[in-house]
Amino acid sequence: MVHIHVHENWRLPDCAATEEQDYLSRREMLARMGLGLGAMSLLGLPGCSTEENARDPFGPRTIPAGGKPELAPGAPLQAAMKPGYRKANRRLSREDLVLRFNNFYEFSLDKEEVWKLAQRLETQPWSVEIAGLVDNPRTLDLEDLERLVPPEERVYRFRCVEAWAMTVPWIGLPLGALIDKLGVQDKTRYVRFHTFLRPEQAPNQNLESGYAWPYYEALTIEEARNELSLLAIGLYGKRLSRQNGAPIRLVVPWKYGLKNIKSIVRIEFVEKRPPTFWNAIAPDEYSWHSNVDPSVPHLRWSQASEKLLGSGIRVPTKPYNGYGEQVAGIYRP
Ligand SMILES: Nc1nc2c(c(=O)[nH]1)N[C@H]1C(S)=C(S)[C@@H](COP(=O)(O)O)O[C@H]1N2
Ligand SMILES: [Mo]
Repeated sequence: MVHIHVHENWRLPDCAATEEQDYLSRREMLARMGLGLGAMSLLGLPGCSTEENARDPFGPRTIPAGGKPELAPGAPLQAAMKPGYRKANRRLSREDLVLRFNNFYEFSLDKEEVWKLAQRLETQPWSVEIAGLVDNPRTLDLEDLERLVPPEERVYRFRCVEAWAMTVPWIGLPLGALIDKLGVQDKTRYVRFHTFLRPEQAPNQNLESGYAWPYYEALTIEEARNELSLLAIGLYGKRLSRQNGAPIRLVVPWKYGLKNIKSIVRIEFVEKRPPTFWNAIAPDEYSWHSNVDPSVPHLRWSQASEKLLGSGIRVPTKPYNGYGEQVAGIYRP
């Protein structure tokens, strides 16, 4: 993974600086007015009218036969805000940047191209295979998963291994609660995740790209059961965009971004430690755990600080991305 600087275009333009979106206060204002989050886009600020910004980052709104408009990327999605996760001691990142600056190598290595190419991903129907050491291995669709575990909204800091960071309001299913509902067997020590394999939709998933697709990741069962671990289905009060990992992706905010696997099709409970995508490619650069750690530099850059998406402001990086209180216990001998 090359260290790519945030392109000049992504710096906060003047028009955006004066029209800074305050997602949380608008969320509350709309709630007081009795309006849902879906109304938020109606109050959306005109923004900067470059041609690029005018294009819809959620792509064409055509619903496939048998598909449901409420499950489409960008459809309004509401969930109760989890107490204690309302703020992340950082200003929220601009939604338009979060939707247009992405790592999703299946589509492109160019972060500013991903959102355009990802619109080819078909997210309906979508199902997740639950396999391995569970009492009842089965295939669940998105609505089954949401019936098992009610979604919550949480604001998290997010830190890419390439030293850029964002702060976003996810909507997701707490992974620990899902594990409890699935009847996971006691001998389970790891949870394995897989992304789709669809070279016809994801142009970089061809043989020539040289990557061992599909993308795969894993957590220990203790990590997966941690309060912070979330299977995200939404962002900024809407269904996840394809470029952000629609319809369901992992969010583990104390780990580098690469652990946060997108567009999951299979979750497997296993006894032996599974390999992970980037650790298998370059073990010296990407550790299996990939916990955020400012004291351990990457081979090619320092991890002591991070650049905030949009502003370009550099801030110090904290151990476990500032979530040590919640997770450090997992790693004590
Ligand atoms: N399937 C898949 N998941 C992935 C990646 C990827 O290339 N493929 N990139 C990872 C990396 S390196 C980061 S930083 C985050 C980026 O998430 P975002 O685009 O929603 O900000 O997704 C992670 N999940
Ligand atoms: Mo990343």
